[in-house]
Amino acid sequence: MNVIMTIAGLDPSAGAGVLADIKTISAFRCYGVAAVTSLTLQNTRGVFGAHHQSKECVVGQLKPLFDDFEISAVKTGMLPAGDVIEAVADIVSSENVRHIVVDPVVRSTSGYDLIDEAALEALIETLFPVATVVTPNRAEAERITGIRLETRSAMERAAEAILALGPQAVLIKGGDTGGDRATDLLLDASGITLYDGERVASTDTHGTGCALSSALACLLAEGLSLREAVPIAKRYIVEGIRRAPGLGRGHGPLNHFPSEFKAV
Ligand code: PXL
Repeated sequence: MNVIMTIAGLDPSAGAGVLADIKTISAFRCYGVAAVTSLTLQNTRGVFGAHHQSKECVVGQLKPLFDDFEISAVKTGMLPAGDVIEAVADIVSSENVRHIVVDPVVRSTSGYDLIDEAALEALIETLFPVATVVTPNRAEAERITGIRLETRSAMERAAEAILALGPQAVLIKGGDTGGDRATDLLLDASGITLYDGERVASTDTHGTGCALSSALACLLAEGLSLREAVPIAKRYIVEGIRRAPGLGRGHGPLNHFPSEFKAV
């Protein structure tokens, strides 16, 4: 069984962060292990605070896991501090992790800033160059590049700008674009692939980015190419939103185990 590591924040309401990641990794029949970078205080209605973990604490979680398990892929989510990001980049490089999915988490669905400007710079400088794929949504791609993503050509320019920062591939997710279609754009060294899909109108979208990046990490670990993995991960998210359990009074969680979904 492939072991997938998530390095991310903890959302006690389990819609996003490491708890959502572990559920997604389990849905893909891999074994998930987790290092917590921040204990956030939240429910489906909002984020009320965050207790970021120190570099020593995060490194202290990572080392025993790498000492004990063969880690097939790593997914990173909320990484709120520059020194933690640098330590994570060092460790995943020295451990020769084959697949590194970097979800550049910047802000929660409810609008809370999960990382500051200095941490974003560190993420770009140290983790992007070792990433197999970086998976920004539209708002994150805009924040990273300064390009307003209002047209398809702007989306392509932003993807090229992010690819130039060093990852092997960039997936810009179109789920937060509005309209009835969600078009994701994948750019790697061999060019652009567009994935058009239905956009499910729903407020139960808390943690969709976490689930998507975890699904990609599993599928890459299982030996699929990114081009093969993206549509499967996307279908999982759509089914998860469509079959959301309707919990909480705000942005509710997905159904991480949608019964209609078969990964392969
Ligand atoms: O969905 C972005 C995200 C990632 N990680 C954690 C979060 C959130 C959003 O709330 O809490 C821990």
